Amino acid sequence: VVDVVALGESMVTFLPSVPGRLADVPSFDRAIGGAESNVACVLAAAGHTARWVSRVGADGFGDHLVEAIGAYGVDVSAVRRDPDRPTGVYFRTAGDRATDAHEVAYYRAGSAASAMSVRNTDLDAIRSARVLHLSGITPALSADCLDLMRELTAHRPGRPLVSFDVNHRPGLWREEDDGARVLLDLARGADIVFVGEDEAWGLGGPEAVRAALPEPELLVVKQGAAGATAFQRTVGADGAEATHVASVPALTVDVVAAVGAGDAFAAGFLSATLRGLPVRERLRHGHLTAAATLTVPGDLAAPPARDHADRLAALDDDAWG
Ligand code: KDG
Repeated sequence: VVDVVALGESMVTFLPSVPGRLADVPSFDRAIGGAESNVACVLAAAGHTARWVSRVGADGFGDHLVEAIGAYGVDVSAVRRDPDRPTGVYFRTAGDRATDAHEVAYYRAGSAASAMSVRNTDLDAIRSARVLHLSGITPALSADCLDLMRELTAHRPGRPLVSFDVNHRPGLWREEDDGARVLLDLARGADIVFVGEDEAWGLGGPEAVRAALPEPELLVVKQGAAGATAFQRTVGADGAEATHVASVPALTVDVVAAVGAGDAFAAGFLSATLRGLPVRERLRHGHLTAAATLTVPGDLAAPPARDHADRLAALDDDAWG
């Protein structure tokens, strides 16, 4: 049994050589991107067994993704090659340090990954995991991808713990698709949900998000630089339900690039979940892993060493306040 399976589209990412408008950047450096494979890479780097399930084109960019993600120690044996569709790519600008406003140009419509479906995905490679990590990017890619997400978030006996990062990308949804409602429905089927408080539902405030989404056993509302709040539903021996709330402030770091920090947070939280740590420490591991990514230009950074992160996560509340 593999610890984590992450399913989703990855793309070759082009990072600008200089800051500025996309229209003015003269050259780009190649990197890899993809919210779900980022989570798999960080978890593999943290010592877990991780598998990435996806489709890429039968092209050089597909080769690069499979090789680069495999080099993190992620199992890529369930990634399918599509001879008829290309690997998606995207370009982005460096963004403003203070606001993180940056431009993104996706070239992924009709990509190999957008053809993922219930029929062509190795569901056995997914169901044999302890944790299945998904995101709200996949249902925006195509009707087949949305059906696949509905299948994977449906409650079935013996399914893995389903983790869902809402990752609302407004640019990927058509208005008539009502992306926010689709994401809310999918989130209802998950066991662990990560969502930014300003993302998708515009509800403002963790309690309002929880009120709209009471189903998941664990809801983690990310509040940017302010921190994150987790709502955990428990059932006592007498059958009575209770909700435990834990809030942990984020670390104050000098942000180089925010892209990928949400994935790193999810990876840190899931790593601590796999190790059976209490929710407050899971949040702290999320913040510590996110801090490592916030302080590098790319989407991916090596997570802090486990014993080091355990010592920092165990510091008392004053140190984290
Ligand atoms: O999550 C950080 C990036 O890698 C990610 O945003 C790229 O998967 C991506 C997407 O679809 O936006």
